[in-house]
Amino acid sequence: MIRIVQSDEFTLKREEQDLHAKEREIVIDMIKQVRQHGDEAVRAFTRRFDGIDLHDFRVPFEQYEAAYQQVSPLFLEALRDAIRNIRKYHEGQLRPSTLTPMADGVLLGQLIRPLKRVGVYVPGGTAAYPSSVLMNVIPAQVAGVKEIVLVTPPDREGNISPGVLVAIHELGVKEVYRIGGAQAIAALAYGTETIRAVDKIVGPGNIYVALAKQAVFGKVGIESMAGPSDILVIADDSADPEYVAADLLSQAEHGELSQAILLTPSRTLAEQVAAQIVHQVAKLPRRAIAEAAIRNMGAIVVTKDLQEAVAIANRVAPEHLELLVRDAEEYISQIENAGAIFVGAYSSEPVGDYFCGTNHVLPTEGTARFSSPLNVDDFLKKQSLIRYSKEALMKNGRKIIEMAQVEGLEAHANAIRIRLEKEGKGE
Ligand code: HSO
Ligand code: ZN
Repeated sequence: MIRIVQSDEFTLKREEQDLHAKEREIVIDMIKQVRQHGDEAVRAFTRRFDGIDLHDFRVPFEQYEAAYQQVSPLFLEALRDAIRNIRKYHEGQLRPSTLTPMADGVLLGQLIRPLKRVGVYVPGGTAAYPSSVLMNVIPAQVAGVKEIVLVTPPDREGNISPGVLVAIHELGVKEVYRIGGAQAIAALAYGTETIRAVDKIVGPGNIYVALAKQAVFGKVGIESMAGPSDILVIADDSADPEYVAADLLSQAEHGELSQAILLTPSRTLAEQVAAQIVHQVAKLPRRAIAEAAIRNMGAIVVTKDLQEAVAIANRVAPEHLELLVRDAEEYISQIENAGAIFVGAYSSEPVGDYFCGTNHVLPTEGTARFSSPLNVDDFLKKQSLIRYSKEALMKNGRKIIEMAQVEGLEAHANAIRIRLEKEGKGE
């Protein structure tokens, strides 16, 4: 089912660059409707796409109570532990503002402030993941964002998935609206009668949500766009083929476009993993999805050695990279491009998806070359602070005037000149 190729035959399959022109047009029109008609338009789209007429977008209190009845005690314990781990890890990302004293009594600063109001989108349906609630909300909370607004589409009865509701409640997010799709993104970006506009929108969604986020970018901030999840495993003959196959399948089950790649210098391991995949996939509830992903996007690449595997991995720039090799630590510094690096046999990828504390919102589709996991900085902004002194201005004023004049900006020059003159330093 999975192709096994030699390294020199391996070419990476990326999703065809479909421009989604039709969907984009639909989304832009929907945003226009919401800007013009506010709640009424959101209500109409919710009726059309989610099949429910909602008078109140807010989640009724009884739904939270019912949700707690429906989840298991172990889930609740796991969620609380995960929250603690994720919070602790992200707290480590906080940095203080800086004040740098320069010559002549000048003080320059970089002030760090949280965004005021952030919208978090949580998908509905089969992608309603409580873990995504944690991964998007906690860094915002740690950054100090005061107002977090969460939107998520309801089912036909107006209900939200219990796991998601429990996660929301455990985090203390109070402003929650049962709306989804492009209409929710438009409402967050432009505001309606009942929903105040936010400063930034984060969170995964389907193609309509992704295009809507792209369309409102500029009015609000967005985090990088999430593509299909992917994993790349580098393994040698010390790796357990059952583990390797299981980890590849764990991402393959996300969607038919999810990419799962194994790079190994061991032909034997390659064949064992291929057999294990066939064996394990047969038992999965999401077998059809995982099989399609493995068949279309998956590959086992037999490399000349581990060095070649590392070189290919850096070219692929995977979202998740697992090192299942002897002395795995020694390879970490060579992995330049990967969203998250999982080291050794017990760092299976779902450990990061759910629990250990790192963020599971990671750069996909090779964007790990230039972007980072979602982190506290995504919810902070910086301000420059300038306190220039009289002494410094008298000393450097002429140079500033000269630069302004080279740019032909006489009013700029004047703003400085006027001060020099008052101190008798003009000429
Ligand atoms: N692997 C996904 C995140 C996720 N997995 C959520 C399970 N639930 C993207 O990193
Ligand atoms: Zn996952």
